[in-house]
Amino acid sequence: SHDTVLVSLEQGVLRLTLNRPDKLNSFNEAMHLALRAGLDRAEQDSAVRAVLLTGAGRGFCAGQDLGDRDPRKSGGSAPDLGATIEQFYNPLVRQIRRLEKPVICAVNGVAAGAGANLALVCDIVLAARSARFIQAFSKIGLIPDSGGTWSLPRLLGEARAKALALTAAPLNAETAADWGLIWRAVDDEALQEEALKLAQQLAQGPTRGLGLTKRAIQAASTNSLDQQLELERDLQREAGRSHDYAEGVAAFLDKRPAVFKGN
Ligand code: T3D
Repeated sequence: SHDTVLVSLEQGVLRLTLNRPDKLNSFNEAMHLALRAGLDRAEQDSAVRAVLLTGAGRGFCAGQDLGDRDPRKSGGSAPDLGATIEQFYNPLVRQIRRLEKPVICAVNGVAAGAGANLALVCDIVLAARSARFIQAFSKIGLIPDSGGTWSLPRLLGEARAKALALTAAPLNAETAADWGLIWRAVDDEALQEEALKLAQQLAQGPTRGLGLTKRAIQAASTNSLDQQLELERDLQREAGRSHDYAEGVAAFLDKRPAVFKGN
């Protein structure tokens, strides 16, 4: 069987390419398991210092493969979508958020349903100018999942979150960037190169410090200022013990570029 996720490691960047282009890289179980395995590797392999998630072909990801949800083939009984969310989508979102390494998402084309929300839980999102973000769920009677009801109001506020989710109106990359939903819209032909450049830059960074930065910023949404200040104290203590911190300061004082090793 073909690889539903292409995996390559180059100069510290683990590139994960969703690879069911005929179905706009929509999720079946095999692709879920392959993506999870790729992210497991990112967690465990110290040679991985950044992740780049993208899609093969003209789409990024069209969410759940609806071919696997044909009600006429299920013998009259409704599927338990809660079970598949619990088993597949939720662990994926948690894995990306938990990973203490930067995850860059290059949205190369349409991102719909869970595909859109998967992109939105990554740390830095670049999108091709022709890409569209579509909260497609309402068209089929579902609610935004994969963290959509959490990410959208946080990133956009309730007014835009509700309008996008209730109408399934497509949002283009330029507007998504203007609204603060993503980091940047990039010319289509430049997307992969730009995203790789960014991922490589981060992969050469002080991985421990970057990971702790990600943890701290993510914790802010549930912390008071006092709790967050205490967290910063604790994480800065940890960052200050890293070799990369010592190297960063030494390089500054020597007026030379720092060479970070990721520990
Ligand atoms: O079920 C659970 O476990 C719960 C979890 C749910 C999570 C979810 O993501 S629910 C939302 C599921 N996704 C959608 O509803 C999006 C469905 N797709 C579309 O609306 C459109 O395809 C797009 C707007 C994304 C793109 O439109 P367009 O016109 O650029 O392309 P197209 O022609 O519609 O699609 C191209 C092909 O991909 C086509 O196949 P064909 O005709 O060439 O053989 C199309 O059927 C296929 N495709 C696209 N999306 C899906 C899909 N096949 C299966 N599942 C899809 N989601």
